[in-house]
Amino acid sequence: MGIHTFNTDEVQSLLRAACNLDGMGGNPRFKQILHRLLGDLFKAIDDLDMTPDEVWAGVNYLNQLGKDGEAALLAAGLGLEKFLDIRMDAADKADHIDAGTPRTIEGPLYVAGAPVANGMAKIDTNPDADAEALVIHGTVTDTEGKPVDGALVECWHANSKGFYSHFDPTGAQSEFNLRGAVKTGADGRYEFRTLMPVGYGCPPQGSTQHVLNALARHGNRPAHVHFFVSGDHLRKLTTQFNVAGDPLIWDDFAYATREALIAAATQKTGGTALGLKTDTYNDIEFNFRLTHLYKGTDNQLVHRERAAVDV
Ligand code: MBD
Ligand code: FE
Repeated sequence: MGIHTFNTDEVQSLLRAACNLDGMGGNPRFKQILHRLLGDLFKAIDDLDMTPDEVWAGVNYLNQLGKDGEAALLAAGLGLEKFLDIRMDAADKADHIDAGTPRTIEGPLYVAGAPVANGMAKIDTNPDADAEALVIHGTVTDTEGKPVDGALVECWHANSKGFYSHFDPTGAQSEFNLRGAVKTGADGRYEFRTLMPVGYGCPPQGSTQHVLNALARHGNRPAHVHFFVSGDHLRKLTTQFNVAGDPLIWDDFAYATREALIAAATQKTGGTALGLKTDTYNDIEFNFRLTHLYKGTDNQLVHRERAAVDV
């Protein structure tokens, strides 16, 4: 039988004091949230009879997680980021917003500031001998199917090693390699000429993989391409497609795969004329349907820390 102290006056007063619940000032919302989270932690320590050694292992882990800069990666791997999507999906359903392209997690590897092109962008600036040519294209429409003029399609993905520029531990990629943005014209069309990505894997020695190892989980994602898609008077969409046929398509460590977000590549010829590295290339069509503002505002906009580079 464990020791139970959570419901004592002493522990309840300690929690209130630690969060200054009975004092003036501070941020009331922050006080409310921290009081709940700290209380849930204290209660879990009691209920599971966690030893001091176990608690200190957790505290030390937080230091290491910060040193590695992997807090957002861990959030993806533990399903926290997916859970936020599940909640936004449920809110949309309650508000009868259901005709748009499904959202899926942003992940921690976006970099703001990529150059913007009209209609089409070639975003592979570094050669990658192991990557096949890929053209990604489609239309941006609203939920009524009307093409969106002036939509911004931002795109980012990994190279043939599963590494993203700006975060590449090998230092092999220049700034904004495999990252770009396209503005649509009146036809709503966008196109990216690029290279086939390979799925990402967590840094093997990092603190996220450390936790996954203790859970006997892998830290890999199927091949995928990320998008932010925005347009006037429409909600900004955060999504990705996963490439059909990848063995991890339904075994993503970050839980981002959705049925409507699986894209199949077809083989085409004529790449030379498009400036691709081979005449035969992979073609993926992926169309975006953006939803209208909700009561005049974009209620799915997410603010979080993001890398940014000035060009
Ligand atoms: C990625 O490329 C990614 O998309 C997510 C969600 C987490 C880690 C790496
Ligand atoms: Fe990714």
